[in-house]
Amino acid sequence: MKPVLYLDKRSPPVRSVLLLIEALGIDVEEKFIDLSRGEHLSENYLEITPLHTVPTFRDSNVTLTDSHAILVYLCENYGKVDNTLWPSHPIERINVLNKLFYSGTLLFRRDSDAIGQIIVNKLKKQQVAEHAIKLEEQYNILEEFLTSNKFIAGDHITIADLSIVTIVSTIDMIVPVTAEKWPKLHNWWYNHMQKLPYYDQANCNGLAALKDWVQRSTDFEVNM
Ligand SMILES: N[C@@H](CCC(=O)N[C@@H](CS)C(=O)NCC(=O)O)C(=O)O
Repeated sequence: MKPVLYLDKRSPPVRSVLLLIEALGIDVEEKFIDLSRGEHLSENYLEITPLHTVPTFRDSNVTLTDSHAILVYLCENYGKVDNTLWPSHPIERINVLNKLFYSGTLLFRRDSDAIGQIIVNKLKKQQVAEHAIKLEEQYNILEEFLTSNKFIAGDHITIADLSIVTIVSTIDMIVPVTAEKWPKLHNWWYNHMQKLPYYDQANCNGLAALKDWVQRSTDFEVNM
C-alpha cells in the first residue's frame, strides 16, 4: 500500500515534505485536508491526529504528525544509502537536526504567528508591519547561517534547506527578500533553491494559493 500524506499545499511544512517527495521520487497518496473549510477539525481527521495540523504522514506502521520527523523518516526509509540530503556523518547529521529544530520551533512560529493572525484576525497594514520586524530578525539570523555555510546546515543542500525555503518563500510575501539587505539569503534562495528541478512543482502552486488567501484577508499589499 502507498503511504498517505494528508495535506493542504498552502502550508509551508507540507510544501517542505512535497519538495523531498519530489527529490526522492516517492509515490504517495495525497489526501486534501482543506484548512480554509476547517476540515482539519473534523472528527475523522482528529482520529488520525489530535494535533489537527497538516502535514500528517501515514506509512505501514507509523503515523507522523510533524514535517521535520517526516523529512527524516522519508530519507531513512525511502532515500538512497548515500543520500546527502540527510548526511550519515554524525556531526553533519546533528547540524541538520539543529537547523530543523530552529525551523520548527522559531522560524515557523514567527511565520505562522504572522500569517495565522492576518487570516484569522484580518490584520490591517500597521499590525502586519509589527510582525514584519520579527520576520526581518529571522532573515538576519538566516543571513548569519549562510555566512558560515553555503547552505543552511553545511556546504551542500540538506533537508534543513527544504524545510526553511518553504517558510522563507512564505514570509517573502510580507518582507521581500532583497539582495541589498540579505545578499546571502537572496543568493541561496534565487540561485540555488529556486533552481532545484522540483522547486516550482512542489512549492509554487501551494504558495500562490496561500498568497491569494492572505491577500483576501488584509489591506496590506502582499508581495506576489
Ligand atoms: N510542527 C508542525 C506544524 C504544522 C502546522 O502547524 N501546520 C498548520 C498549517 S501551516 C496547521 O495545520 N494548522 C492548523 C491548526 O493548527 O489547527 C510541522 O512542521 O509539521
